[in-house]
Amino acid sequence: MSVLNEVYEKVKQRDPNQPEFLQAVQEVLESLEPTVAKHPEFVKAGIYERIVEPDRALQFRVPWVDDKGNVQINRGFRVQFNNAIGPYKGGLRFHPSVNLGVIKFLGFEQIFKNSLTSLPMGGGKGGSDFDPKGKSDGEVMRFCQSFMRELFRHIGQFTDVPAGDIGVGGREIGYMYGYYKKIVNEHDGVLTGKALEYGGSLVRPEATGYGAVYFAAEMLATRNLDHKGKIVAVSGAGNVAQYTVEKATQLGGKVISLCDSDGTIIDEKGIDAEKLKFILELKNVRRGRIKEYADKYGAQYFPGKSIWDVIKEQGVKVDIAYPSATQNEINEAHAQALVQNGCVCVSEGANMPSTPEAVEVFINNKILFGPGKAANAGGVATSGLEMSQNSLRLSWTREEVDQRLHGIMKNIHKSCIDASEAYGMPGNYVAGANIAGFIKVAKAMTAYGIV
Ligand code: NDP
Ligand code: 2IT
Repeated sequence: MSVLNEVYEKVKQRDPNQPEFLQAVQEVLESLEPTVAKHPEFVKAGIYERIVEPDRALQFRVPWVDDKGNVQINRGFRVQFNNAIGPYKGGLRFHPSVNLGVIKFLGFEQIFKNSLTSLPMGGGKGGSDFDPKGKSDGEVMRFCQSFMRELFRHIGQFTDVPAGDIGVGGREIGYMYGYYKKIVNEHDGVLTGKALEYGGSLVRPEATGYGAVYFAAEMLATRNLDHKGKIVAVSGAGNVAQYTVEKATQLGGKVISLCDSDGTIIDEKGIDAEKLKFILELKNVRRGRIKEYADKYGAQYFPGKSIWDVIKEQGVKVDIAYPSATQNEINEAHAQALVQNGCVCVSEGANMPSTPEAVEVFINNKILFGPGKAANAGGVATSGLEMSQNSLRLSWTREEVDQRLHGIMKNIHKSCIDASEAYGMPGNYVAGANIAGFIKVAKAMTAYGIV
């Protein structure tokens, strides 16, 4: 049995009830097989065994009082996975599906993603099973304050720097940072995704979506293709989806879909800048449902269906796909439908949105497939740029941040290509991203000895 199989079997034995974490570990370890022969020093130092075990996993009670005066209890998590190359860095997710296994999968992915950005950031992730949907601003604020009342003692600008993820946007970051600042009495920028007035960076809200499109543009260019005139499918309707629509449209694509957990809209005329403005107001201010878009613009609405279901069932033609909602949204049958309907490129805005079977379909069919840890790294990269600006006590212009983001996405693309070639799997972005992200962290861990 190969060393890596043994490592995987041990993780499976230890954490049989963490399917998402096991899925993420299996995918990475499979890609790392060619590194074993080239780097016997990693085997000797137990790097593979060590990298799948978080440095620290915290779980805590989050009590808060709802608008009716009832006491509510949620669970909070922060998994500090690996700080070999920089302070722990990664988002906070508030969603009812959150549990330790989900946070571990996200924290594990974050190690390699952050390494790919070339910025000095380790991997971590946190969150809660709190559901912000349907809660008043007051309830969200009281929850965020209670969450931070415990989290504050575990984070710091040189220790661990959280940010947003599903269910955590500008409003939640404001409540958490405001409370952190009050109890610690330091304005040290410990969260990223802050508003501009108190230390945020221009382009951070746009960064994940823009980055996913920049990454796709690099992949397309390897086949002399671009976004012009292409039909683009985007899933989700949140932060990542919104700015993917904006950038893909700016580059000449026609975006025809969005979805939320209630259903999917298909707008064959395309979601232009004016319609996107409506979505931003609908989702970020009024916090309404995507169905309203269909009512307003006469688009088709498919209740209870994901965009991938609709593409499969209705035979919708798609050239480029940006899954930007959540993990495992694209299964094998969805992937086959995408291939049959003409899709040439998939750039993952979400974390692990494609199941392993779906990824296999994409790779076997030579689809340009950008895995999340490469394609969506623009968000955390721009968080890194927010940290740089906070340290400098300076703010860069929109053009400067966007230019740096664009450069970082181009570099990540090149790192993936170079690693996939060096390790004998040319054009395989999954292997390239995993190997390139891993090598830097593994070298740092080796340098430290056994710690
Ligand atoms: P948001 O909360 O802003 O939006 C999430 C969107 O996806 C919503 O439209 C939501 O619908 C939908 N969605 C979420 N969970 C589910 C589910 N279980 N079933 C169906 N629909 C769902 O989150 P983000 O846009 O920030 O995050 C989207 C993805 O991108 C996540 O995988 C995240 O980890 C990843 N990501 C985010 C980054 C960031 O900077 N924000 C950076 C890198 C990756 P509804 O409102 O109905 O729940
Ligand atoms: O998954 C991710 O990379 C994020 N949610 C962003 C993390 C960050 O620290 O900006």
